[in-house]
Amino acid sequence: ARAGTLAAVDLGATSGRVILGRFGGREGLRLHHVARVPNDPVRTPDGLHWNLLELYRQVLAGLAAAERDAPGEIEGVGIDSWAVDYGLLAGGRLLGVPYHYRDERRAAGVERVHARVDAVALYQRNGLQHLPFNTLFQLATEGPLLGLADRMLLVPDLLAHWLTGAEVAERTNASTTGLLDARTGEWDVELAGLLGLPAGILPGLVDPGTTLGPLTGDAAALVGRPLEVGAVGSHDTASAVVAVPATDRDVAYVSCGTWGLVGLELDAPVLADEARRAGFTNEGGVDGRTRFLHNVMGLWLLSESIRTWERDATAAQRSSTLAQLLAEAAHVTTPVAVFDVDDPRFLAPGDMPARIAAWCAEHDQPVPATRGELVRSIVESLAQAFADAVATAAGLAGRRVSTIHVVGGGAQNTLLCQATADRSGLPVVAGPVEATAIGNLLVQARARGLVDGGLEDLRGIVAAAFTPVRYEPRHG
Ligand code: LFR
Repeated sequence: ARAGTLAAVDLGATSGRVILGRFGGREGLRLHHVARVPNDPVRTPDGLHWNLLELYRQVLAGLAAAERDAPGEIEGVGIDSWAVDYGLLAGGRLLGVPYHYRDERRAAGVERVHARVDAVALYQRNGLQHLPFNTLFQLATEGPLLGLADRMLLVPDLLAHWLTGAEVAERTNASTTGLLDARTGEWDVELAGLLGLPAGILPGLVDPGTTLGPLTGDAAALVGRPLEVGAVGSHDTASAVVAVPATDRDVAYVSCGTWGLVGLELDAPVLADEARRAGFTNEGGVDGRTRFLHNVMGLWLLSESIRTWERDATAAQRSSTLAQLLAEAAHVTTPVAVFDVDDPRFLAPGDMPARIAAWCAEHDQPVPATRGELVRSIVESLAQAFADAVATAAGLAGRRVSTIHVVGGGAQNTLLCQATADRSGLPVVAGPVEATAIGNLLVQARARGLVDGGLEDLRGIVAAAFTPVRYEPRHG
């Protein structure tokens, strides 16, 4: 191990960040937050889009700020983001404004795909939980653009392409497209053919740790130095799982942000049809591991409720913060509804409190009467979904689970962590909050010889550098 500084660009669906990681010293790894990257989607008449140019501008500004904070020190940059979304290119030009996976119209691709390859056969090939926005379904809605495109690049790969010129598909994120063979980790060219998708748009695959190249041209000039970009687990969840501070294998994880990704790390995919019916995915992890997990709706339910209230509020009312809402929720003593957080009605943007109230009314459950009750109901329902997913994962994989690790923003939510412990009957170990950025940094650090070893060694570094909070299950 040696000392050194790396930068992580970590883009979530609600906001992103640029973080410097300093390796070496007594703690082993210290983080330094450089910039927050706002990520506000834009709706145009043809649908909901990512503002990708603005994101790119913010990434450049964030890297420039990082270079000012640590002049000449940064040895490399890694980029991760949410999964599945992409841009199509022709002759290096972006074709259209990339869509947001929450755009309702993208789901029209599901029927078109299933008409050619049914859900059972699809799962045998790609091992993915059915989510209507998986890349292969979205591609089926592209129409004439697909005939023009010569490249498809997933969001982190597209940003890396703009920064360096490299044209690759990083493997962990590629595993979320539905076009990767779950057994081999290679593009399933035959599947693309069956679906009428031009396999030529799929770039060559690279593993996390691969060097992509230095910033070129304007990017290098704006940042101040031609920093070198390297592939990491560019699917944010893959990076988060790297930073789960567990040295034993009998643990489950919840990577809790916009989504709650709940499951186990396995050595090989579980492709039994039972796993498909239970809604479990086999995504590709760093070092060839399998991320066997279920997508739970996540803190989106909360953030979208807050967005609804803020939209409707007067300026004076707009002050109630997440912390206040959670404090109100903690004081609720009446029983609250435990609703099915995974109901697809909650996927799209819009009035979340009304949708939750409608679900409760339809299912003869108490309709939340106050904001505190609604937030409490969301928290309890998420905790129940987390507990259920852990139990199902353990059953399907034939594994024993003794601890649940919660990483990501949700690790700060004490109400949620305690409820997850209570409802699962298992201790919850919460933190680190910045697991995704840490996983991004660790994979770069290993590729550059700042640290070494397997994932268990990397996790040992996290466990030593960041102190988690432990929640014991309360009974009764
Ligand atoms: C989490 C995440 C999930 C993925 C969803 C959509 O940020 O990457 O893993 O299913 O976003 O891309």
